[in-house]
Amino acid sequence: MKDHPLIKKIGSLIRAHDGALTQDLVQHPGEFGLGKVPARLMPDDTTTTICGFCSTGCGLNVHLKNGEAINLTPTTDYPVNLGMACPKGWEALTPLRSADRATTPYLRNTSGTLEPVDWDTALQVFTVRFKAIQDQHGKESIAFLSTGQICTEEMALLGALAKFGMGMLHGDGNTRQCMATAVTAYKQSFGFDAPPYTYADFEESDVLVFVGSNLCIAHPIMWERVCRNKNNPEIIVVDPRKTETAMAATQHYAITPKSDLTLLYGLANILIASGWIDLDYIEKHTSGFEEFVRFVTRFTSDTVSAATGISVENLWRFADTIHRGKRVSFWWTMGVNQGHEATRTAQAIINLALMTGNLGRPGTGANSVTGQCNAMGSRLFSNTTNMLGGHDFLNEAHRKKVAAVLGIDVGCVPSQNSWAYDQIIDGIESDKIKGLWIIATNTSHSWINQRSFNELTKKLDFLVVQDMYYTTETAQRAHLVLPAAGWGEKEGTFINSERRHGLVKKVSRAPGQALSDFNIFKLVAQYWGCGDMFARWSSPEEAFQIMKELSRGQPCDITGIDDYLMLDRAGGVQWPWSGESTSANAGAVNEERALPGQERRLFEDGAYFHADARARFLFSEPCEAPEPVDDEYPFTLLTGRGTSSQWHTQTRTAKSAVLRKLYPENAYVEINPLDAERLGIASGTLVAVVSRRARVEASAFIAMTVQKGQVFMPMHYAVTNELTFPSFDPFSRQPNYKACAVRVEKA
Ligand SMILES: Nc1nc2c(c(=O)[nH]1)N[C@H]1C(S)=C(S)[C@@H](COP(=O)(O)OP(=O)(O)OC[C@H]3O[C@@H](n4cnc5c(=O)[nH]c(N)nc54)[C@H](O)[C@@H]3O)O[C@H]1N2
Ligand SMILES: Nc1nc2c(c(=O)[nH]1)N[C@H]1C(S)=C(S)[C@@H](COP(=O)(O)OP(=O)(O)OC[C@H]3O[C@@H](n4cnc5c(=O)[nH]c(N)nc54)[C@H](O)[C@@H]3O)O[C@H]1N2
Ligand code: SF4
Ligand SMILES: [Mo]
Repeated sequence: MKDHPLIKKIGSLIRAHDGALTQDLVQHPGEFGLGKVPARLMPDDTTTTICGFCSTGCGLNVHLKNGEAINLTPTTDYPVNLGMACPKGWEALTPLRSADRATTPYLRNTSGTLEPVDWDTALQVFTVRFKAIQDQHGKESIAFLSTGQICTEEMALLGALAKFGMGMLHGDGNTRQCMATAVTAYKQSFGFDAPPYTYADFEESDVLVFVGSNLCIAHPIMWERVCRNKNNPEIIVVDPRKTETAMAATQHYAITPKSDLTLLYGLANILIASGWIDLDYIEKHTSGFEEFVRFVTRFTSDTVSAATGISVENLWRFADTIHRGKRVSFWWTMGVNQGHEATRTAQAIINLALMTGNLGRPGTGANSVTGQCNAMGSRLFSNTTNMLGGHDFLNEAHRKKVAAVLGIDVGCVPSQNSWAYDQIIDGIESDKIKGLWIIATNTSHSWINQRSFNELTKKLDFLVVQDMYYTTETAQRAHLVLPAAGWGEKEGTFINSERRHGLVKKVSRAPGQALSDFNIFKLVAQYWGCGDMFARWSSPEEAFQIMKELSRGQPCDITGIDDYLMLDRAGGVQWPWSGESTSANAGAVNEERALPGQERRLFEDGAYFHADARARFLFSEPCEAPEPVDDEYPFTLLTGRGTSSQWHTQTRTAKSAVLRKLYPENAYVEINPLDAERLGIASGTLVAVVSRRARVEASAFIAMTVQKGQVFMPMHYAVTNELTFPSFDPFSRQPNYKACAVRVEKA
C-alpha cells in the first residue's frame, strides 16, 4: 500500500493507517463472518432483530441456515408489534439480494463514467480530494448529509468524525425533511426533544386525534395497535384528503390545506370559553397560559370556519369530543411537520394537551409519530442539530462534557451550530460548500425543488455518496460511491417512535466489498489521520458504551442499559433508563438484574425539562401559505406516502416483486371527479402536472379521496419533487412539502 502512486503524491497528508482494521477490511474484501447473533430464548437457528424500514420498530424473528438469514416472521412477544408486520417488514430481506448493490467503490473516471476501484484507492481519493478542498477554501467548505436510517452507533461515529476529526462545521440529515419540526416544538415547549408516549397509549385512549397523519399507510402496525383499543374510542382525523385512516375514523375533518394552525387556535378558544380546561394542571405545570388566552380570543368559530372549511357545528363537535374524553391522545406526523408554520402548529397541538391536562397519564399525550427506523437516533446522536446525546453546541459545559467523554481536546468541538439542510444547499450555490458527503439518503429524489439541487451538484468539486446501491439518483451524480452494507448486514441499535432502543443484528453477508457504515467511518478516520481519536470506537457495541456515557444525566439517560444482550432480553428499552427501578417502572425481574418495564411514558409527575419544570404555551399569528393557488395554477398539490408497500425513493421496496405487485408502477396523480370532468380527463390517461418549477407527466387517478381544487401525488416517484416549492418553517427549517400550486392539463 505504501507504494501506491497516490500515497507518493500526497505524502505527509496521510499518516500511518495500516492498523488491524485496515488490514482486515482492505486486504480481505467483504465482511465475512456474521456477528455474534445472540439468541433471545430462541432455537439456535432463529434470532431476533428490529425492522429497518419505519419508526414503528417491529421485532422480527430471522430464520437462519448456516448462520445466514433465509426467511423471517414477526416476533410474537415483542412489545411493539405483538406478532404483526406490514408487507415491507415481511419483505425486508429481499432488497439485500438485488443485482444493483454496490459491491465495490466506484470512482468517476475522466470520461465521466463510474468505474470500480478498490477500497484503498477510494479512501485515498476521498482523503486527498476533501483535504485539498479544505486547504483551498477552508475547513467549513466540506459538509455532510446523513440520515435517520443507519444504526445509532454509526450516526454517532459519523457525527464525531466529521465534526471533531475532519473539522467540518456543517452537517445535517434527512431528519430535517421529516422530524425537525417536532424536535424544535418539543425543545421549546418541554425543554427537551421528548416524545412522551408509549404505544400502549394507542390502546388506552378513549379519544384519539390524528392531525396530518395517515397511520394506516405510514405506520400500519401502530394502526393495528389502535384497532386493539377496547374503549370503543372516538377517532378524529384532520387531513385534507379522505385517506385510509380518515375512512376508518369516527370523525374526519377535511381541512383546507395548511389551515391547521387556525383550526387548533379556534379549538383552544372554544375549550377555554366553555371552561373545558384543567386549571389545576395549567397552574401547576405550565407557563404562558394567560397570554395564550388573550391571543386565542380572536379565533372565533365563524372566522375559523371560514379559514378551515370546517362548519361551526363541527368545530364545536370536535371540541366537545375532546372535552368529554377522559384519556385524549393527540398524534401528528408530516401533515403538520412539513408546513410553512409547522413548529407553531405542532405547539398548538401541545397546547391543547396541556390545557386539558392530557399528558403523563395512560392514553394521553401530545405525540409526534416519527418516520424512519432511526429518526429518533438521529435526533439525539447524529451530532448535527444537537450535539451527541441531545447536547447543545452553544453550551460550553456541554462541549466540555462531550469532549471529556470522548477523550478529545475541547478545541475540536465547534461552538457554533451547523447550517440546516437547505442552507448547506444554498452554500453550494454561493460557493461556500465545495465538497459534500451524502450517507444513506437520496437527496436527488427526495429534496424539495429537486431540480435545483441536481443542477447545483455540478458546481461541487467533490461529491461522495455512500449507499447500498450504485443506481440511486444521487449516486449517479457522485464522483465517488462508497458501497455500504445495509440493514441485516450489520449490528447496532435503532430508537423507535416511543423512545425504545432496539437491537439490530447481522444476519446476512454484505455482498462483495461492501462494508458497514461503521467500518467505512473507521477507515475514513484512519486514512484522514485521526484514527487515534476514535480508537475507543472499536465496535458498535463499544460505541454503544460511549453513547451511554454521553447520555448520562440527560433526559435521554440510558446508563442503566448494560449491553446489547440486556437490550435483547428486555425486548428493547425506552429512554430514559438509568437503572433505578421503582415499582412503577420495573418489569419482569430477572435473576441477574431487573429489566425495565416495557411501557413507560414521560411526564407522569408533570415535571418538564425547562429549568422551572414548566411546559410553555407558545403561539404566533398564522400566516398565508407561501404559494397560494391562482388562475394560472389553480390546484393545491398535496404529497405524501402512497401505499404501505412503498418506501420513500424506492431504492429498496422496488427490488421486491411481491411489493411491486401492491402499488402502481408509474407516477399517478389523484384528481377529484368534478375537476376531472371539467378538464375532460379520463381515468388512467396521462396528464401533465405543471408548477412554476417543472412540468411532469403522471396518470390520472380519479377519486373522491381529494377535494375539488386539490390533487395528490405520492413522493415515491421522482417527478413529484420536481414540482414542489421550496419554502421552510422559520423555526425548524423543515421543508414545506405538503402544499404548492399546480395546474393539470391533458398531456
Ligand atoms: N409505507 C410507508 N410508510 C412510511 C414511509 C414510507 O415511505 N412508506 N415513510 C416513513 C416516514 S420517514 C415518515 S416521515 C412517515 C410519514 O407519515 P405520514 O405523515 O402519516 O405520511 P404522509 O403521507 O407524508 O402525510 C400524512 C398526511 O398529511 C396530509 N396533509 C397534507 N397537507 C396537510 C395539511 O395542511 N394539514 C393536515 N392536517 N394534513 C395534511 C396528507 O394528505 C397525508 O395524508 O411515514 C413513515 N412510514
Ligand atoms: N414531496 C415529498 N417529498 C418528501 C416527503 C414528502 O412527504 N413529500 N417526505 C420527506 C421525508 S419525511 C423523508 S424522511 C425523506 C426521505 O428521503 P430519503 O432519505 O432520500 O429516502 P430513502 O429512499 O429512504 O433514501 C435512503 C437511502 O439510503 C440507502 N440506504 C439504505 N440503508 C442504508 C445503509 O444502511 N447504509 C447506507 N449507506 N445507505 C443505506 C438507500 O438505498 C437510499 O438510497 O423524503 C422527504 N421527501
Ligand atoms: S410497520 Fe414499520 S417497522 Fe413494522 S414491519 Fe412495517 S415497516 Fe417494519
Ligand atoms: Mo420522514
